[in-house]
Amino acid sequence: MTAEKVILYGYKFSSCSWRVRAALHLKGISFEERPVDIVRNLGQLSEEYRAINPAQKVPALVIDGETLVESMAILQYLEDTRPEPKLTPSSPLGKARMLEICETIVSGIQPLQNSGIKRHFETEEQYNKFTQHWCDRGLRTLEDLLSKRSGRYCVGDQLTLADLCLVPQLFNATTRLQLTLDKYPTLSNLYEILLEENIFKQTHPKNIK
Ligand SMILES: N[C@@H](CCC(=O)N[C@@H](CS)C(=O)NCC(=O)O)C(=O)O
Repeated sequence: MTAEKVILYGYKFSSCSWRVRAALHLKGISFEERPVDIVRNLGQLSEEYRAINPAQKVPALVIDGETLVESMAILQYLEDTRPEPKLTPSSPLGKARMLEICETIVSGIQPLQNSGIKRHFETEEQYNKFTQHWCDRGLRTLEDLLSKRSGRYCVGDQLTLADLCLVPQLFNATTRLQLTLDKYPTLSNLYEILLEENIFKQTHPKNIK
């Protein structure tokens, strides 16, 4: 019996897709990435893609005969079904610390700088001002949280889902949103270290077709 192919519907510059792409690589799951161009041709808004992800956003993952949407639900599914390597701390406190970072990014930053909201602003300038403000405020929160308790990674010395959320968000902040991390020494340092990890080199947008 041939195993069903795992398919990631994603976009190389999408931070939410990068989270999932990194988890798939870390867990050694081979997959095919099907690009959905969410910026130029707005492929996510087609009816065909809506049948895959009703939210008309990336990512979506086809795995084990199911189609999963929402990056955090996908990451949790991968953690539960392919637990090695474990990307969640074992202790309740460690897990809560990880979720603080994930939530700050996933709920507090990403939706407020999503490319999908751009068409609801009258000018590009208004959109840029709005996204930069909320992203920078989120970065300040992350700096305050992480300066107190990060180690080599966001939660001590274990690579966790928090790092999978952090790197793509910092990439977006410093490229598309043109923010600088100068005010945020902890974030700057973590980002530099994490970008040197193989997992983030392999899955970096510049290395994705
Ligand atoms: N909460 C969702 C957010 C998904 C999301 O906003 N994806 C962005 C790319 S990172 C997207 O598809 N944007 C295009 C749009 O909103 O039209 C998740 O974590 O999967």
